[in-house]
Amino acid sequence: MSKIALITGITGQDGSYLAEFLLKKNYKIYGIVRRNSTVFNYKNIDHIKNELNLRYGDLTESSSLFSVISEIINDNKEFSVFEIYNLGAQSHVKISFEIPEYTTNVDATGTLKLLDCIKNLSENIRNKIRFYQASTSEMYGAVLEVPQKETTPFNPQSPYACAKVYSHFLVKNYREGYNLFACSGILFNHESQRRGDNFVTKKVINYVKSIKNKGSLEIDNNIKPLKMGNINSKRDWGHAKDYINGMWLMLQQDNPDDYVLAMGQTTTVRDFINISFLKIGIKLKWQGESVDEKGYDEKTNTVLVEINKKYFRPCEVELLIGDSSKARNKLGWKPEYDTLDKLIDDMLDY
Ligand code: NAP
Ligand code: G4F
Repeated sequence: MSKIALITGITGQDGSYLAEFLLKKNYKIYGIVRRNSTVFNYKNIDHIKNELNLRYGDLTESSSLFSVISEIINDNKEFSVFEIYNLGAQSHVKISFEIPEYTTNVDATGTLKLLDCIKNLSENIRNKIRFYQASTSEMYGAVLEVPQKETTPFNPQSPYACAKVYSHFLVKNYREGYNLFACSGILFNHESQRRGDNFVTKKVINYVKSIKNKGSLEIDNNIKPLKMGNINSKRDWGHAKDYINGMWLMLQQDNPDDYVLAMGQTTTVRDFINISFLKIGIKLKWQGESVDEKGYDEKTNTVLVEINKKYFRPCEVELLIGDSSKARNKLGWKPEYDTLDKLIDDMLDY
């Protein structure tokens, strides 16, 4: 009897690690991919794509979701379990202010489309389906409790977070109303070498690596500084590989439930930048206020970091720090990358 998984968002950071993880556990894996007009967007899964069953689809298109799920059920008559991981999303918070309607169509209504498709299957099939929803610490927004746990009320601060709150409650509603095995993982920020280039950690790491490749700063006066937004916000950063394991564990339990995954340590963006530069032997000194603040190489006085208002958000999430005791106690979840230092080392070594 085979184990099957369908991953939306398989080309992304989490989806690609999850696919690797499930292949090692002998799952037959299906993934939904989107058409791209110029290139195959398979960078993260290129090394395993021959072992995957990729289908074109989109979370904004119910018929594509229905076709893929029907095909999987028809082609795998004897499956023992069918796990559906809904990781697909317009996942960039800042961009969600620019394309709020699209973000809602994918991150909120997309989840509804998928859950409804499962709800309408026959009972004997539905009973073998387990559903994972990628909820997020962004739902806590302007936080109402520190640290944040499963019972902390949500106070979302972006179209992205509002859409994710909708999906989070919809999962609970379908679990209670239709008895679906559906879980939400409330994941705090997790990063890796596969993080998209326009998220803060990867942007900083890419810049630091480019400076390292230049060699000595003294002989280069043409360095363009790294342009940053709000460097005072705090995030609870972990490694994506550890968080994948947590998602899977949630679906292996006797009963569906929601869990926070977090490291329980919070760091400012500023300190993430400081630590990353120190890794290549550069100590930054900060001078100036607000948008005029700059980060200088202490030795050569070269400006390496500047603030640019264009990266500010209409509403900011200032502080995130999670309490993942429930996942640690009930799931036995224990991250291997247990310090920010290990995460940064891994990202720098790409
Ligand atoms: P990511 O790297 O941005 O990947 C997003 C994935 O969703 C990509 O495969 C993307 O496909 C796909 N996608 C985008 N729009 C879609 C659509 N309309 N239909 C189908 N697929 C679509 O995100 P991630 O960091 O792996 O995060 C995975 C999930 O966890 C997301 O739902 C995110 O919101 C959530 N989350 C992430 C974090 C974090 O810190 N990473 C924390 C909490 C929750 P393309 O490659 O074609 O763009
Ligand atoms: O890396 P970020 O863009 O991640 P953010 O907004 O925390 O969202 C990520 O984590 C969420 C989980 O909490 C996920 F749900 C979501 O999908 C995504 O993966 O920004 C982190 C912080 C923010 O406070 C931002 O304002 O860094 C600040 N920041 C400062 N300068 C910047 C920049 N963020 C980006 N992306 N680019 C900057 O230049």
